[in-house]
Amino acid sequence: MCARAHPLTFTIVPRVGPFASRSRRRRHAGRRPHASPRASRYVPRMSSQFEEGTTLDRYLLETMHAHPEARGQLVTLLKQIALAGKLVSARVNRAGLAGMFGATGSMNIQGEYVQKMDLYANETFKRAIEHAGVVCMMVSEEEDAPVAIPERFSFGDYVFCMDPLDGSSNIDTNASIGTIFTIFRRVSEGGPGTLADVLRPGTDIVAAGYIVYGAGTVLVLSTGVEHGVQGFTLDPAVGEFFLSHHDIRLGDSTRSYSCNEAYAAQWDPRLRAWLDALKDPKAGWSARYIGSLVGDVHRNLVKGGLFLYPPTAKAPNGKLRILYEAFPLAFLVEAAGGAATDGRRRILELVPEGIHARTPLFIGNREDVEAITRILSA
Ligand code: FDP
Repeated sequence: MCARAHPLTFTIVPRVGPFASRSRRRRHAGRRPHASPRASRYVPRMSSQFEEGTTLDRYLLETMHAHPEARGQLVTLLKQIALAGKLVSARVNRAGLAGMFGATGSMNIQGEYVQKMDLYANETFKRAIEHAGVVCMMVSEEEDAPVAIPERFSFGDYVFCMDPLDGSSNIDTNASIGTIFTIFRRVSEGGPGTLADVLRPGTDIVAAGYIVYGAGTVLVLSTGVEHGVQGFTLDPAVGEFFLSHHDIRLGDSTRSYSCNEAYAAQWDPRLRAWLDALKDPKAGWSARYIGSLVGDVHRNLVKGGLFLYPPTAKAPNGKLRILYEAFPLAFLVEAAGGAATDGRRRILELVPEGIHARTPLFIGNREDVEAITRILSA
């Protein structure tokens, strides 16, 4: 991670970012972007005392103020996500005391045992978001079909897709778990959202992030490459997320990989050979694997690292879901200067065939992802 620009900086010229109205975005479609958005950033003046205490709300409001035409729906949605994250964080921290360890006994559409905390997180995020009038539909790993907005609430401009509690098989062990989310602006006109709003390339994403519930609770967010990737740590004493990871950047390459190597016999032999070569002590690589995607990718985003979940005999199309696992993490990692592919294609250019479609995933520092992609696509 390296400090590049002030975390509260924002682009003042291209008013066509995620906060802009749809008509403005249409008018700007096809125009050349203004030269180097980073060069035209407004840096608000503030004392270092305030800089240390930048809340998520303040960051969002100041970013939105750079877009006077914004209607505030995206900011409201992000605030509701943060609220749900605080509620889930509190419950995760006392899961053992609250009788929330263990499985419910039922299986979800993915054929995985649903944990009690999965259900709690799913309901909490749905309830926090559905009433706010900012989404027209939701998608959840825990729900077979898209989640409709109840009739008593109004529809908004966005679609929210989530894995409410990724890595939930780790809950009982106190390892890091998390909520991962993708936000699209709807393409359908009014009323409830449709599949066309979500079965589209990741390049259409307007914002994505995750909340990792670990030793602390950290919300990592990007509203696009021009805004970079910011991390906010929850201060449980005051119940606020504060900016703690300014402008997270990944170096070009790493010496750390994360994968479930017990599956190596099922992998493409070229991948096995590549991994074997890394084990030469002279290569200087380490392995770091939690077995919780959001925990592993968070670690790699902060410290550098390559995460791989290749196809296996059991999961020939990979295990991880495109819409709410691979897409949001690829969006963040690309915004931090890294890369993500399925071994051949850029993740953000995939178009999911269904809301729970899966993909292999190779994600992390750019040069390493490019190297493995070259090998696998040769
Ligand atoms: P989990 O089943 O615990 O929810 O996406 C699901 C996921 O965890 C990822 O978080 C994790 O990286 C992966 O599955 C682990 O899968 P393996 O057990 O096959 O390694």
